[in-house]
Amino acid sequence: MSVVGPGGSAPIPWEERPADSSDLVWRSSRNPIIGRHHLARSNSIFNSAVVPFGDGFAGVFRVDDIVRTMDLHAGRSADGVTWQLDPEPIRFEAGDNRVTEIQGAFEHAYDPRVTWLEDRWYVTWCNGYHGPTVGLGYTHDFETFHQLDNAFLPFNRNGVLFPRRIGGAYALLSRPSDNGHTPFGDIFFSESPDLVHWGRHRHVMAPERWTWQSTKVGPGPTPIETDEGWLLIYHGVLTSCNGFVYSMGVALLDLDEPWKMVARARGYLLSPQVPYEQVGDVPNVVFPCAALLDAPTDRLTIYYGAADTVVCMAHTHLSEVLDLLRRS
Ligand code: BMA
Repeated sequence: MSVVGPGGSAPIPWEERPADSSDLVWRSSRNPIIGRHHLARSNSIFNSAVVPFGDGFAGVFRVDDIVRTMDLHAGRSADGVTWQLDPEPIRFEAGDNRVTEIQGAFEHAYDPRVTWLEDRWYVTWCNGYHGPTVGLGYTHDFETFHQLDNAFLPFNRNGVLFPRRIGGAYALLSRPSDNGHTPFGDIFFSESPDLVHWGRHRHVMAPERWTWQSTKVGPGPTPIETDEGWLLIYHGVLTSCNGFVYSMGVALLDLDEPWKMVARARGYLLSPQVPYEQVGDVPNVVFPCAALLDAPTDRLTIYYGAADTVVCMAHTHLSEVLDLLRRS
């Protein structure tokens, strides 16, 4: 089993399962760890990606400001819980002249994921270019960021890179969408020789009727490589009479051909059931964007946005999640 990223030396944030809980995934008692007014001009901070970095942690955060512009901010933390976020959004340097064309048409940037791949941290996000599509960039230090071309035509969201090449190619999950709030959505796999040209698109998974994931599904954190397959934590959505309800689920994808699903848990891992997930700018949203694994201790900490307003954490054991998938 490989650990995602080069690994920081700091222990990942962790709390034991509460004595009175038998839940597979349990919430941090410190939630929300980042409040909506963490920055002077922030309206909300949520759906953000965190990685081990140096002797602590770094991340890319979705900040919606008081204009309600959605943009990405870099952040650093000694312990993964208390964060210092840059007050100004990331200004990506253009990887080449063609990238300045898409930067000139900037609409918004949101829902980042961060993936250690070969020799650097890649950032993927929902990039507005005549509608939402998948933006791609990288950094070595979380100070200077470089932007590559968009991976896809609009409309697409939730681009999530695999942390290594598969069959020689870079690999990406995404969810094709529409220009609005998208009342549908399946997860697809794509590959690329150079991180610019993407193709060989394959269907991975669809919503399941009459369940918590009946409207749409989208990939969450960077897939985690295990001996049994790629562990994919994802979001699934149902439509209630009050609108969308976003929950967190888990599936296992084939290591060599990740468009083939090995297993999928039928129940959700976490659904909006506490006030900070049920009440906010968008009620009833649990939206995972990052996961930290400490393989020697079996600890898995998941970062998720709650109610499109705040950043939260939840904990589980990888072995228990794999057990669940074996039984599914
Ligand atoms: C999606 C994105 C997410 C958000 C979700 C729920 O379309 O905007 O950032 O969490 O809707 O509102």
